[in-house]
Amino acid sequence: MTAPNAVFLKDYAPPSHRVHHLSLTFELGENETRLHTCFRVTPDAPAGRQAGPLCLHGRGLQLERILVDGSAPPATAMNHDEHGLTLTGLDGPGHTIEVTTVLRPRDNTALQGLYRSGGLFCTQCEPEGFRHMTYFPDRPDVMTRYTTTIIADSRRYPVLLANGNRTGAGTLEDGRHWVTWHDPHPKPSYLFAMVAGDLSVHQDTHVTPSGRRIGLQVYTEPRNAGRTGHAVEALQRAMRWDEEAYGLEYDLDCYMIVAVDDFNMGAMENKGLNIFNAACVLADPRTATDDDLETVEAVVAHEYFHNWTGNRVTLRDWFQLSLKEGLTVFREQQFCAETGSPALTRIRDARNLRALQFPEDSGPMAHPVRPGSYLDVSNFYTATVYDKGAEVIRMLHTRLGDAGFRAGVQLYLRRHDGRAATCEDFRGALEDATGTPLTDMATWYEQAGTPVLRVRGRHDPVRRCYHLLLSQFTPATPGQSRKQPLPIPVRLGLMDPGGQLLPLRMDGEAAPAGCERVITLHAEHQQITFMDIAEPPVPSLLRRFSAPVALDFPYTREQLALLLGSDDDPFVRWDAAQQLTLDAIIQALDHGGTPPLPTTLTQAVERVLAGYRDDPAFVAETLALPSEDYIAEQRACVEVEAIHGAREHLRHAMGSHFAAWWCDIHTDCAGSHAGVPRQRAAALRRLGHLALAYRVAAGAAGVEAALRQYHETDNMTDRLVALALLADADEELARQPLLTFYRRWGDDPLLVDKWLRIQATAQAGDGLHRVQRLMRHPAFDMGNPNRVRSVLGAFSQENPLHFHRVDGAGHAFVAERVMELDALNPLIAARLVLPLTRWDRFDADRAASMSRQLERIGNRPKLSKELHEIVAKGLAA
Ligand code: B3K
Ligand code: ZN
Repeated sequence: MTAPNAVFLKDYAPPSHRVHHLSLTFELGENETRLHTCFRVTPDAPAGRQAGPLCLHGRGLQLERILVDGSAPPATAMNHDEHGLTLTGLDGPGHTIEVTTVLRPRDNTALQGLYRSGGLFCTQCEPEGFRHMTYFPDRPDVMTRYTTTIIADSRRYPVLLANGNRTGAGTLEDGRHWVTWHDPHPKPSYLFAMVAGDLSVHQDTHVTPSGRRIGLQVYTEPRNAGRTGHAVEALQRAMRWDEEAYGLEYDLDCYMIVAVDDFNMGAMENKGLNIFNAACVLADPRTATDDDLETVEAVVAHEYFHNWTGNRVTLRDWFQLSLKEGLTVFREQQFCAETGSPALTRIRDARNLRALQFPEDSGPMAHPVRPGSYLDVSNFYTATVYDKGAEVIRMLHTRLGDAGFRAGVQLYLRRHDGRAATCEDFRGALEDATGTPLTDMATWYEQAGTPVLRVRGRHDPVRRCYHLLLSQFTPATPGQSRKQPLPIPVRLGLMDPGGQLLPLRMDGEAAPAGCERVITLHAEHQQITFMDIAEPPVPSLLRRFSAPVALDFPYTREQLALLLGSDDDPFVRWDAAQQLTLDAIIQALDHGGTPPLPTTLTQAVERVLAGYRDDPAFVAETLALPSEDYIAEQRACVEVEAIHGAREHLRHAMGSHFAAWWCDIHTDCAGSHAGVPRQRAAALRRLGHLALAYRVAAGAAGVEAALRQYHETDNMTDRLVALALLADADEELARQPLLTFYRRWGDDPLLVDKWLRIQATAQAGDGLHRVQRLMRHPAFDMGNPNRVRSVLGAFSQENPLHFHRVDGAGHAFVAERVMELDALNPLIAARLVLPLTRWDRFDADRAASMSRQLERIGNRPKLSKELHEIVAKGLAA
């Protein structure tokens, strides 16, 4: 492998020139598109110093013309290489640069820059897509105002959209038409967007507190008209929430969202013109599942919140990515908690972090929230930057309190409005707004790895006090062998044996101050003492999941049962249930056989079940077993079949032991619940489906119940859950329902994705053979990222039993697809290869098979930079 060059944070240098205005004219053609740009630059050097050369990034472009101040630049003043053009001699007061490039959007299978999706033209520029369209300083700290004109055939492309406000339109004699858009807000090139096509639009409005009427438009291809109502309502809720929670109003006349079928990720926050993966915006009232509605709501809100945290204040460089992503995920989490259930939102945040980010932090791709270097920044849109980044923001919020945090964010936005900022700028604004020093938080941005928080307690009956010894340890990660202690906020309480939280008085305090405290552990070890504790208490630790750490406390089963039954913190209750079930699975793993369910567990579950109607979604989360991946993370070596077997045993045992409960709950909770508010109905269904899953695990009667549910239900959530359970349980039995499903819904791409995913993740039968068959199905399309994720992504990430078959055929198959994909869409190839990089977690045969496949990929002559980076790190582990 020849190694591409790395980019380092320490090498950051400010841009050499300012750009004053950029005008773009797209002449869209079926095969070729001409893009004319014109911009004015002035040198931006410190007084007395000459500006450096002007670097115009450009990748794989056909340059038709470049003029500097109206003439072609002399060859001596222009250097052209694979990264772009470098112009020298641009000193003096200012220069006008005009560039024309010729693009072939139809051939753009990487979906970065200008590309085709179905009958549409659309763009994706973050992070470095703009350089696939023209030569320009494609870096986030170069901000300017954009005017965009789009010229296209008026019949095929009646709708022409770009960022900002529409300022002009007209027709040309040759049957084409044109529209001009102007965006008054300076922005970096990654936030540019344009769309052209035959689109239906769903219009609504939002009136801001200052009385401005904003036009809201969601555009889709005509076949998807009628599927946008939920997104529009979600957008209105998000706008209202940002006004109330942070005092932030929208700042253009219209807010547009366009749904496209071919998209590398979920959605993109381009200024005033969001482009969305259809899966994250469309929701047909007849076919959307409960999960779809939640996803649409969260993603619409997330992209909207970027309008301030990301767009109005953007990033100095890509190392600061978490400055916008961590903060915006945190704001999205706040929104979901406040408009839905705070308890459930937090449980899901924690579960998500443990499932995705903790493994990343302990693997070869481990990197800090603010990485120090990259080969390709596209590989750093990770759970660490997004979700651990959000947890770091949450710890700042915990430290400052809600009002202080809000004041800090407002100061940050005022201070840096219209400019590019760094993570230090954000922290500085929080410090200045509240007078609270926060420099100790820098380590959270710079240090990779999941800290282990070790807690031990000791009760002193004579002095009637309880000592807690807190300590922390962060394992080494690639390139960071020595770790510093971090400030870890530990929200805690102490529970007496009767299940009451005790008033907390620390040594040296005159009187207790409530039953919950946040103790911040700064050093490697710290001891704290609570007074007036008559009996040994059970500590309730990391309440509300107060820090992104792995907790190590030697709870007994009885203590976990007490927390699960009596704590008032939903995260602690949920986590106690997870530990109880994990303990039962580990018993089965360590001792083999099929041990009976521990009585402590059955009694605790019985108590949870008794209250199921009060909070069905919480009960569903609490009684769902830890995933095979999560169990694997707790083991020194991943025992694929044994983990699967032990978890299956527990599923079966729980299914049989509580058979009567599951039957009643399933009957009570699955179904449509007409007239019941949407979120309550979804919560009931979620529990109903857990009950059905346990019924299926218990045996034949459950499988029949799933079959009945599949045929008799009138809603898609019930239908898809039943179909997935059938496909998991019995390949033969699922054959007919799978066929009828496709016959009925095969023309709906979003449902076809779900249908593919169900088969790719199914446990029954020969999973690899099934996936090979799916790839030959007419619905499969290697060029469509949603299809690739539904089949190959789902198989390699969510079907460990079949992907990791011991003969290595699953590994080889995925490696071959990765190599094929790399030529089409490197970004998706680089994602798909990730599971193979975890070879060091497996037994010798599997580790050899996985690393052999990585080597095979690495030895390919023309590897993309994206894929190279992941494979090289995977092999170095
Ligand atoms: N900012 C985009 C992600 C762009 C990813 C580019 N590979 C979506 C988001 O986080 O809102
Ligand atoms: Zn984002």
